[in-house]
Amino acid sequence: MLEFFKTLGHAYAADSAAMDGGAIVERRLSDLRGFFADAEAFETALAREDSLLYRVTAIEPADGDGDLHYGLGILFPGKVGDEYYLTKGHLHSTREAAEVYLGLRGEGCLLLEDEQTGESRLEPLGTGRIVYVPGHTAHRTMNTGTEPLTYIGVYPANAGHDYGAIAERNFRKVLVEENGRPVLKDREAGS
Ligand code: PAN
Ligand code: ZN
Repeated sequence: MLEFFKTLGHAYAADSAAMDGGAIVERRLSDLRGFFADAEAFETALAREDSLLYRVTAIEPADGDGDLHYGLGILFPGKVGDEYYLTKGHLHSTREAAEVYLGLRGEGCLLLEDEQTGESRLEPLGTGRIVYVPGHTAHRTMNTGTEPLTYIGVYPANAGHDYGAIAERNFRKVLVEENGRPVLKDREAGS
């Protein structure tokens, strides 16, 4: 049961994704070893600097049936080799749990992959975009612009985050820059 004296409203800044409350998770380049296709480019970038790739501030007001959680994300611009900075990506532990992403600022995409069919979809995410992520769908955010990409993701309180499958076999597709534009390609074997 949600206690009424709890804070129900939060102020946030759309450009910096700063929010007055919530649990903060930060992911640096070193947290994403094995997630980028070009392992050599990854090690070169890491040797230069263990850059902050993204930060998520999560608000979890209550955990009952029908409750919602949400996270405010900021994904910084950059690339490892030709591949745009990305989030780890996950399935929800409760596979049928869907999610709504609201793009606040910046330019980027959500890569969606149906767990059952393996089919991929790339949906633009950024200023003025909303994306519905159905259940049973792995999802990963990528920043294709030059400014931070900020967004909010709203999901059922019982969704849970399952990183295992993606950490093991990764997404089937990679989003790389070619001639200054994002191009979705098949992941090559071994990358
Ligand atoms: C988002 C993600 C956020 C960070 O709030 O958690 O984009 O990505 P990873 O969790 O894959 O590192 C969400 O989808 N929550 O369910
Ligand atoms: Zn999610």
